[in-house]
Amino acid sequence: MTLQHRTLPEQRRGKLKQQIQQGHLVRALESHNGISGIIADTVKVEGTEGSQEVVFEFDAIWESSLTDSAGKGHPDIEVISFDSRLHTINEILAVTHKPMIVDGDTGGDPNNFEYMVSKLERAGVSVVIVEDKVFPKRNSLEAGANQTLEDPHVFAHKIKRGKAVQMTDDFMIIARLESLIAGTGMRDALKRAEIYLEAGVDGIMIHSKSKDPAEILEFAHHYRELKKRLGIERPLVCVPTTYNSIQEEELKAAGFNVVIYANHLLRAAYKAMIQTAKTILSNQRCLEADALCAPVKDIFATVGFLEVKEKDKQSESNTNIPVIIPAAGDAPSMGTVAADRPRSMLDIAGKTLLDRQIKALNVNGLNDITVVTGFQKEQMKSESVRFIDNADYRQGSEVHSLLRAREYMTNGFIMLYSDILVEFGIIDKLLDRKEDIVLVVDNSIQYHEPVPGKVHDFVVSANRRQQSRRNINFDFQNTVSKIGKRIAPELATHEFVGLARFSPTGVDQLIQTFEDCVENFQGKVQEAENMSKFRFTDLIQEMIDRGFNVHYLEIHKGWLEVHLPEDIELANELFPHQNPSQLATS
Ligand code: SPV
Ligand code: MG
Repeated sequence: MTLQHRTLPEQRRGKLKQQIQQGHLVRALESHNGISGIIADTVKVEGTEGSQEVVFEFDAIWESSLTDSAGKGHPDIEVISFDSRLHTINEILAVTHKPMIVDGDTGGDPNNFEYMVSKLERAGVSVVIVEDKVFPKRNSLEAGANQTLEDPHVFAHKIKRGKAVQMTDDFMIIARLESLIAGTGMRDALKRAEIYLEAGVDGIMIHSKSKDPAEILEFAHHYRELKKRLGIERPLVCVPTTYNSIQEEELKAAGFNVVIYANHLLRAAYKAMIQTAKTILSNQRCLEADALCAPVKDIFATVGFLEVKEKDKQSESNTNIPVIIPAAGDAPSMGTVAADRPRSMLDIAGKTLLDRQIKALNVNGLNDITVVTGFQKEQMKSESVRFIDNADYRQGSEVHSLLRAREYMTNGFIMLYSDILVEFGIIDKLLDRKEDIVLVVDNSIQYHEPVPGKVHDFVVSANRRQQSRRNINFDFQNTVSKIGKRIAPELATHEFVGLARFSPTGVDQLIQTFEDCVENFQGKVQEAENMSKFRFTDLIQEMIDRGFNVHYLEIHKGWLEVHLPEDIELANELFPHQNPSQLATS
């Protein structure tokens, strides 16, 4: 469904009356479902009117009983229930904005008709046309079908009942004369028109199945006189299915206000469907049928699928961002605790460190996770993550591991150090940030001394605020001016927690800077002795020096790193313990 042509019932309902009052011939096209409704609503052609260039389009939608029934594989004999018709009507209304004229058949008895009027008006339909035949009617176009006319006074009473329940002035009830169809002649048609007009009907439709328009033109002539005699102005409607050579201009000149092309989209679709089905059968394949079919993409565009695709892409850029965890290195700071296994496989309160990280990511809708392995890689285990190997992990740092996963970075990514545990909400906040590079940094070091023996990734904010009790920060002001381990702690404003987000542009900047460093630098680079010792923080500092904006998301606590054996003890205290039987299902 396309959301492009939405409208509210009250905005749509009065449009048809306005169009009639503006004095041009209102052109309506049949629809029998959502897609044919979209076609009637949107198709345009360019042309000329005199010397004027104009765009031709339909003004209104005709919801036909013939095509709604046929679309459901049924004859047009009022066997399709009103609820089912209303379903189709609502389906069309949901994807269109032009006014709708509904073919109400006989309208049923007066009680049925009241409900019909009430429901159609509420839905935003502009007009219901009811025919003066006895329920259940037969379609008017088939020669020899039974056509039993209703007593005109009984029908007039039904119209009055309908008019009495209508709630707005916008809605119209039009009486359809079937005298020319049933063979009761022109005089009968005119007599009935007068009775119905006096009963308060909003307009008249004169129906004919003649190939020649003469009889409807004659009726129009008498109708003019009738209106004059009664001193009223009420629109006249025709359905030129059989007298199809008449031009709209002639109908307008004869006094018609609305022309309904009543069944053409269904008939066109039917013919194309039969031809296509036969073509497939004859060729025993579908290649030849393609020429008879619209490209799938056209259908997608018409029903709004391409818009959905675009919107999905936008929200995907927020939800399914790839995550890369560089986890290749060994962990000498852990001593014997992690001598024989990767740090990611350390047990934290009954779950591995990696599984705890995955849970925090999954909770935030992040499921595309790549873990770069190296040390004891065969021990790395977890479901639903992708493991890739950095066999040369001893010759580089986490930044080299990170770049092993560059094929997963193209649409932007989140980097998470393998020894970090964070509160779920911090990742959520990071997902809201729109800048190209955002590092998550903790301001606790402004209040606590650095821990002896720990190496901190210190950060100096470019926005050096007074450390006052009250403060307001704007994201755009929060940029990093310095990052590194050797920054004097008293100069640092924050500590990098090992979590960062890069947009696709941020990825380009990251890779471009890294490759340039690899190509051009020998010896010391930033804090690194050489390129093999070059770390993530060195790369970020190099990017800052090159003029790229590195933003930060400030947090206060809410994370911990598993760096020293005592960190495991702390983590075990902080996380609720998961016993081994729970482990299997969590
Ligand atoms: C319809 O389209 O269902 C009509 C017009 O009622 S006709 O089929 O010509 O009777
Ligand atoms: Mg009909």
